[in-house]
Amino acid sequence: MTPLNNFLSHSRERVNQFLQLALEQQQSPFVEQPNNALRRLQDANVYSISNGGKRLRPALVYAVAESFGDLSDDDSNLIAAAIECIHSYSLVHDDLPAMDNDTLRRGKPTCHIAYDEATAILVGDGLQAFAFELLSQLQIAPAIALRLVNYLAKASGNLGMVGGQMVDLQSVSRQLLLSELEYMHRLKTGALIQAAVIMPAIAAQTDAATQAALIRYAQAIGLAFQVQDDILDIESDTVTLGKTQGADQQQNKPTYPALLGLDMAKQKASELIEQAHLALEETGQTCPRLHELAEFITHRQN
Ligand code: GRG
Repeated sequence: MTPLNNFLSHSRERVNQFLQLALEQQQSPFVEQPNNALRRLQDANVYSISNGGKRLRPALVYAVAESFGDLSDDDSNLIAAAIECIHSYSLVHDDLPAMDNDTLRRGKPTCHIAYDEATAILVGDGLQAFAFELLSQLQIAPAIALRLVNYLAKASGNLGMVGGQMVDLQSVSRQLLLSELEYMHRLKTGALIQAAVIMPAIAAQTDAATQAALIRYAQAIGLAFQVQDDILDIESDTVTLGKTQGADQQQNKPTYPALLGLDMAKQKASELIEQAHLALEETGQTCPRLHELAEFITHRQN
């Protein structure tokens, strides 16, 4: 097995190339030739999606496909790219003045700073639609493809990521219980990470017991990802993070370190990763890459 760093950079390149081509080749029955306005929108899309992201969610898709087999490269790419489009749209909207009002993302000016606010809203809207256009190109059995569309819609929608963002917005400056903080993160970041693990498992037609174990894995790494994000917001710096360090504290956001203290937050992250390893063992497969990715989540620097 290649080292994790190679796997991560290969996954990044793979999904980047796929996304770039897919965006360039995007066609529609409504437009023969994009005019200047549409070209500006395309530019803003490429700007927002094309560089700097770790591509953790695509890496999870590829790792599940590698461990559980039976999925073509094209279908894995479509699932990985669709999830990354939803993730990138969420970051563009999250940075807007009406939400986190941030100026730096992935080491670059946020979309509404580089373009303008209205364009950033449209980039998010367009990337969301594009995610489902990508899934519509899956070559697997149509009934399974529909299950994937349904899963991604739920993971990203009102009772998933969007709902989590709503809970987040309503929680600023409020003292949350640990259970309330977890509720928010299971939706806001956890749901899409879970989609990145479960969608390829559904596509590969794994059995119900395997999927249940993978859900436990995904829920554990999803929460650990968020705990680590909160820790990095305190311990890292703006250049390494590629986004404004200390933003959570500045905005008085409820975080794990704020609730538990920094040491207990670190312990919480380790416990969650331990749970993730145990869940993987219940799949009956060795899945070494998924074990490595669980460790990566709490050792990442940005
Ligand atoms: C606006 C509908 C809507 C949703 C926004 C996910 C989200 C919901 C907002 C992101 C806010 C945030 C910074 C959350 C912390 C965890 C997180 C998702 C970090 C960014 O994900 P990474 O680290 O980013 O995978 P890269 O840039 O590597 O892709």
